[in-house]
Amino acid sequence: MDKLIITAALTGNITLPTQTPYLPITPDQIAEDAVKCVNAGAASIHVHARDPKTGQPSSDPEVYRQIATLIKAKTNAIFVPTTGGTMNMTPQERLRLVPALKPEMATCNLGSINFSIHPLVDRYKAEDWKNSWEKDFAAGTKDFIFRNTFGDIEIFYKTMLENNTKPEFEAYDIGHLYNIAFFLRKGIIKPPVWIQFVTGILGGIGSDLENIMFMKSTADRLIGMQNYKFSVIGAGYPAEFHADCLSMMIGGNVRVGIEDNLFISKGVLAKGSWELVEKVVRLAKELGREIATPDEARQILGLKGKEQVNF
Ligand code: KMH
Ligand code: ZN
Repeated sequence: MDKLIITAALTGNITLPTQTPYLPITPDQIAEDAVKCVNAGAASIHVHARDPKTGQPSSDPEVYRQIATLIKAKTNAIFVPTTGGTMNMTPQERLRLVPALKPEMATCNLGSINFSIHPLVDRYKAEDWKNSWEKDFAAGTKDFIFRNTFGDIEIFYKTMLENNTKPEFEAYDIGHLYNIAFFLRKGIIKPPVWIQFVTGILGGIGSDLENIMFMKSTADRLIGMQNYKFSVIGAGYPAEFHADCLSMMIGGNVRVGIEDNLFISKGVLAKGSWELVEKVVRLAKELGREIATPDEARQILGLKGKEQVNF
């Protein structure tokens, strides 16, 4: 098995400040958490920008640039911005950071799905919400369709190719593996590909271990083991750690972080994504997987290197 690539997903687009006081929002906070995650064993840092003043998701390439520059100055990590964005962002707005920053890698979502956090609306009392926008944002996701049409995927992929940015393909359901298999068959997307199995989102496939095995066996069959590598998310607690253990046992990689899971143990909030990285490193040691450094991860993934980016 290859060495284990650990991705830390620090902020995300659906974790709300009301849910945890440990959500990094400003570029400085995000970079500070990135440093701790890399010191703990993360090779790659997945980033969503927020408006530093309001805490709302932002697609402003200049905010991404600030974050990317800080992370590059302080760590050797692979900077992996989202192109998933959030509600109210057009696909063009989501994608514009790629030509602006030319990162080594960026996410490329493989299909349209419902993507919802609306059940949070009933979890908090009116006085509990930290910011006025949060409740409406959560409620609005009830009717949100996370748009990634075949046309969108093709444009996102081609834009990444033009900028020598390797896509991290996000598969939220089995059908998404058929979507990427279609593009590979047509020769539009070229192997080898790097796929994130995003289980546990309300609107996508659940994190049941059978599902993760099903995603792997489907990808093996449709794409071919030699043509792809994968990582697993397992959103939520304890799903994240169960999914990670399975992934580590079957040769996959892992992603942890407050974007996907708030808890270090039952009912105990993680004080930052680095605590989640530390835990997955402990599990990896028990399971006999060695951890990849950022440069080893670059080699495994075939990235252009951090000197070739535009930040
Ligand atoms: N937000 C995650 C559920 C992306 O950012 O483009 C999936 C993700 C994809 O991280
Ligand atoms: Zn993300």
